Amino acid sequence: MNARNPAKAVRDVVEAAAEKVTDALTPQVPGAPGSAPPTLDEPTTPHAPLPPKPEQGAPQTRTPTGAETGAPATANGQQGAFLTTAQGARLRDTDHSLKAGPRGPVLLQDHHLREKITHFDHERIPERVVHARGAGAHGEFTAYGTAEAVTRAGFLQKGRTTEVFVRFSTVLGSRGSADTVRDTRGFATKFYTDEGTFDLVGNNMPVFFIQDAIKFPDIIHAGKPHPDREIPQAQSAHDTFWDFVSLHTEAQHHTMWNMSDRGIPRSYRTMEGFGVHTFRLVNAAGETVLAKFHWKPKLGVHSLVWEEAQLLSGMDPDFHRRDLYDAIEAGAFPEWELGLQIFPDTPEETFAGIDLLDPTKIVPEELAPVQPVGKLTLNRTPTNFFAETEQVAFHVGHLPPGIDVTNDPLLQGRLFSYVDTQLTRLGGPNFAQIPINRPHAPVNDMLRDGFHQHAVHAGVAPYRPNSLDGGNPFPAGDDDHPFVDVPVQVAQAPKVRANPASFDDHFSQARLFWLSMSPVEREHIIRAYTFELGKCYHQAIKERQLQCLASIDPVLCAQVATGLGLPAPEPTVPVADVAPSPALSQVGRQWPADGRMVGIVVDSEADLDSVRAAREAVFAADMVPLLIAPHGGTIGDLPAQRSFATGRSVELDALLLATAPAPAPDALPARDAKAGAAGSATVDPRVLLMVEECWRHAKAIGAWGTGVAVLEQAGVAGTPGVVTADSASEVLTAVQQLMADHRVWQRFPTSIT
Ligand code: HDE
Repeated sequence: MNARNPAKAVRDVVEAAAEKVTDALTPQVPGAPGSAPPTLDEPTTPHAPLPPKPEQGAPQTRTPTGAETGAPATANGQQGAFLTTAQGARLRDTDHSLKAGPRGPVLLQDHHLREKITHFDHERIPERVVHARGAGAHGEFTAYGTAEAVTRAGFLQKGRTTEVFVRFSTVLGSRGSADTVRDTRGFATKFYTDEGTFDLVGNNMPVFFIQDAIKFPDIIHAGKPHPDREIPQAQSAHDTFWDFVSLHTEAQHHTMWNMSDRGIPRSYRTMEGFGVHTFRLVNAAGETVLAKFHWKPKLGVHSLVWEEAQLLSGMDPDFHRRDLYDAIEAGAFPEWELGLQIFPDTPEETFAGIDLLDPTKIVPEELAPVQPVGKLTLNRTPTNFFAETEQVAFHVGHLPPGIDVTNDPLLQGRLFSYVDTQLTRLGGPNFAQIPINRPHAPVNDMLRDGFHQHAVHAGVAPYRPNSLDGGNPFPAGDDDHPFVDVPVQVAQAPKVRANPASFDDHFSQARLFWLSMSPVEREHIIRAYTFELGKCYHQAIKERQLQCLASIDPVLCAQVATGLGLPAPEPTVPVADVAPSPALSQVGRQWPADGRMVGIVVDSEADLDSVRAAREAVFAADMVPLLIAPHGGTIGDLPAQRSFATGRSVELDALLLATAPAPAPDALPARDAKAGAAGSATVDPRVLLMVEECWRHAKAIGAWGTGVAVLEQAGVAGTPGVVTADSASEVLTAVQQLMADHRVWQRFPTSIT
């Protein structure tokens, strides 16, 4: 090893390893693990740890009390070339326990054995009670300055850039559950502002199931698997969920969002985010407004179709996680604009007759436009999933000066819950000192001791007032950027367990959402209710939910009732007269297709020059080409990234056919029963399946050359969204235009109005 220059030693190893790898086989899509290609033989020359991959980020190396250290991010990781104990003593052997002779017994004195096993025994921590399954990424937020008039928050001042960490999640599933289940998604953002950390702990839906935090254990117990058999995992298609939401009807609006395409996002990158609650903003003059937070994705809001989501749960349960990390690694950085809906801070706390403290209600964007105030870019993946994504701890009470809470009873309960849950999950009260949670502002909190205390507090007087530590720490004066608890008037009222009367309207906004959907989106909603209720065992529960649907919309109710084979009931409350909000629909606009996956079917019979050109053109359009071939390795000089055995339509946004590949040897029904019988087809059955699925899932399909024959054999030639042309480039241009609409919905004319 180059002892005097460890960096050079690392580079030597990386370069030496690279030389041993044949270029053609090096994966050409993001996701390959390790920052250097592995060597065939086990490396034996000691050298320092390899650097992280270029796209990997890590928490800043702040001290537990927020001071900058200037140390590189790797200072928190493993050090040195040699294997050591946790105390740093170098070890010669970690493959054999210390024994009395080769045949044992093992000796109790073997500290290395006991340390290694003991630490391993305690590697797991409790998963989150909700939002257990998630994926996080680092990034930055840059403010436009457009919020300066309404809030004094420093990070929203024009041009300010603030580091962030975002964690996306599902709600119901366990940590190992699939990404693409039908569920709400968490969208939690930690802004490391220099005035203290701001956590915007939101969801991809703007409303919540319940109006009062005291009902949270109820809705979650109902949504989690049945407690007797622990079935089903990560979904709401079961009796206890529908039992609760049909009885506790304030859940109906959120349930409608879950049954819509919003419940099955295409990608985290194509989700909106919402702070849900109304917050109170205060500016430098002490003036206040009420506000709701929105995240608007640059790529638009897109969803999977249900069959695709179900197939993905098996084919690639990590679909969303992989998509997020691959996009960042490929340089297609996900972006959102942060926006505010702003309302006057009146004593009634209502806007256009909508109670702003009711978290089951939205304010349509047509009534209060979302005003952009800054841009979020996610540009680094975690270096260590556990240290960052698992240990990050959000809290709705982490607020900077200029942002305050309202009396929304859901928000008030959350203010208690988030610290409480971390005490168990992260093992004590000092979780703010874990690297990913360390503030980027000086901390002088007088909190002391406790499990896992990392700070070495000086002084003798962690109390106020004191004179022994010279009076430190001091309360901030008005000019020192203190947090301001806005002195809002509290109503003179009796102490009661009750809601305001305005909270009693449970159906009008569910109807508003339904009326705002396009026909194809309505059809999806009908199918989702029919699927989920169809999975319930008990008829009484289905009937009760149909009763709720009757009070939302008679067409919706009748269609779901038909699917369930039950009569459609009459509404119990008059169907509300509400105006739709077109902004809620996901279809009818065009969006950039950056980062989308374009599959190209190729074999050695294909015109490889045209394939090469198509591949380059896909890259040039900021999308990702995925070559799918009869076998792994290469086709000519092109890398086969998927074989017919490992590829499946569901990871693609569009499919191009450059050839009509004959059934490959492993397609024989006897050897690949799942592929279906090849029968008399002259095209590999898995390619036909790919075409068939892409068509059913409304994806653009294109073919040139001999590839056109596949369309004929699959019976889709000449149908909407299926294009052929003489050259690959003409096909790609047409496919790209189709992709801007997200999907080829005209394949499925619907009679739902
Ligand atoms: Fe949460 N929620 N929540 N929640 N929540 C948690 O905190 C809770 C609610 C949300 O990626 C827990 O650290 C209560 C609404 C996200 O780490 C817990 C109530 C919204 C995440 C908790 C709510 C959310 C959580 C579990 C009813 C959208 C994941 C682990 C009053 C605005 C954050 C943890 C992450 C996590 C409690 C309702 C969003 C148990 C009591 C409404 C995105 O503290």
